[in-house]
Amino acid sequence: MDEGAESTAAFDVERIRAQFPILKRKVHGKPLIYFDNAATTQKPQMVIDALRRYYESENANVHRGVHTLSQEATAAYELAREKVARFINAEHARQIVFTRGTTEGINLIAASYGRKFLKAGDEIVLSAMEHHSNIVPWQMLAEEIGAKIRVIPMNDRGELLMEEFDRLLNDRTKIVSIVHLSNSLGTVNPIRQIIAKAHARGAVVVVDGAQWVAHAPLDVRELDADFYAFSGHKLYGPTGIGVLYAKAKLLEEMPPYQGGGDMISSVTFEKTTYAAVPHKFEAGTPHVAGAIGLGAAIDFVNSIGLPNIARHEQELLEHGTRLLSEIPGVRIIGTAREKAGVISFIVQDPPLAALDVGMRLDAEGIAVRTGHHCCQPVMDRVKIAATARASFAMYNTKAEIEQLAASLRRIVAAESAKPRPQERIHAVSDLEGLQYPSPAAPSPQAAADELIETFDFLQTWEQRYELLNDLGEELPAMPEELKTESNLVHGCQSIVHLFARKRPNTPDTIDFLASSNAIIVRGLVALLLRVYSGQSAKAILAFDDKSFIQRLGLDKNTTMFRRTGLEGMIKRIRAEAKRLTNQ
Ligand code: C6P
Repeated sequence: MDEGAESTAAFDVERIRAQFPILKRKVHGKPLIYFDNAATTQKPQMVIDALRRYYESENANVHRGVHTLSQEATAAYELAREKVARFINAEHARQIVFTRGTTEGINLIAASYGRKFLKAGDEIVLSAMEHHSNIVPWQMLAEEIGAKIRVIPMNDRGELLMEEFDRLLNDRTKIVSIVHLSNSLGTVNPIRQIIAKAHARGAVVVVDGAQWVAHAPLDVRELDADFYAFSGHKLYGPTGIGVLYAKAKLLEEMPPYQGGGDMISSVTFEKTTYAAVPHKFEAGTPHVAGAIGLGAAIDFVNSIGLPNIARHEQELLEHGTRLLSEIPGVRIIGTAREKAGVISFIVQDPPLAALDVGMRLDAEGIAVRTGHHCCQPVMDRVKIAATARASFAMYNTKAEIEQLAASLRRIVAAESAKPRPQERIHAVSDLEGLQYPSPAAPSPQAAADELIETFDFLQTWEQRYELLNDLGEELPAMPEELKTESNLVHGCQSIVHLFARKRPNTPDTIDFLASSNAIIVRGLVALLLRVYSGQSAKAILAFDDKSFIQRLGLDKNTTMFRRTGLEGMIKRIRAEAKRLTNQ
């Protein structure tokens, strides 16, 4: 393949797919349809081969040895830097700092540039659609130095309100840090305009390009970006390698981010002088293989051509938007006029939690991401706990999108066909008369043993999910009045409410009511309440929940354990038992 040259050949998606070995695999017996590209893209054979070749025949540390291997590894590492520079049209390779990813790039700017150039009272402008990686580092900086964070709001379509941005800019604005392409909504921001406006007020602009680089051409000089950060793994490259581009003058003025080997010129106990940029920012042994793999990924992307990729993905976006909009009950979240290949959606009628949608699609071999996508402020803004998200890459096809739509139709139809339990609406004064789950056995341990026995008897996870579904359906209804903020259990991807009371005539006994909008989580809630509800506070607190979870095998089933917030629910149950009995 001709390195760096862009192909003008017709875009042949089948030929592209053939270069991604993972696309041949099956999931749950079905051909894999991979729509989680915003989380990470799959890797072409060329990248896998480059990594293997490096470890098989070139592996050595860089910038350190006079021996042949070290020189070869150094040359390959620095060649990768040059490829990145050309790829984004940076003027010099020394403007490319290798990082672990977008997150580290932004942390580096906040810690180095931010600490040196910002002071109390200065302002940092972010937007309402930022990823946590472009919020938290700035919050940490702001807290440390007394700076202030201002946020550009967005409209209901997920577009930034540019007139509000104008109003936010002032002489105290020192940094504007904005996502180029939103991972949760798919919005493409008017980044050139944002940069021009910020520069007119003397602010420095950081662009979070995590989602942009694999999907459309980038010219950092034309944009006039001061900093641009992205991750290799979203660009068909390896994980653990990323890029921070910066204007040369800024890099020169910035202090090192971390200290250690390779970033120094000379060290004595009295004084250290630093290496020239970019090495000043690359302390310790870098991810040499990662950089080389990223270089190969760039060659690969160039061989297809980013304009071709962008065109193909726009077609996928249009097709997907049309098909998903036609499904009654499905709502797309993020309808900006300028969008790239990301479709966030919810099933709202009948309501089905994103987690359930994701798990059912997975059963059909379709990988989507569910949750808040590390953008909790976006979810708060649209008043939704979580979405399911299909994000596209060059190897996705219209046929795959049709399968997603067909599966989604089936899921919605199956859910609509179910009789929905009517949650009785109680007056608050009627709460005394509520039905609470009765204890499944005389002690938490006895109830747990019964459940473990049943779980062991059911050998597949499909059967166990089925059991959980049944348990969830039997869960006594929780009245709307109890679904308050204070009864909300944090740390769950779905919405979980938990209410506890001391039983009126036997005050040592704790009753629990709980509910979730996700079917799978409702099942887990029911499982927990069978163990805990109606037991004494003492027994609840003495119960060994960790070994219960282990013996059920839930600790190994990460979807069930981590994504559902099971741990958080147990913590809350224990905290309530303690609180109600002052233990
Ligand atoms: N978004 C997603 O599923 P790292 O983890 O450093 O490679 O990238 C962080 C990051 C920063 N900004 C944006 C806009 C991003 O989308 C991401 C990563 C993934 O959407 C994982 S949360």
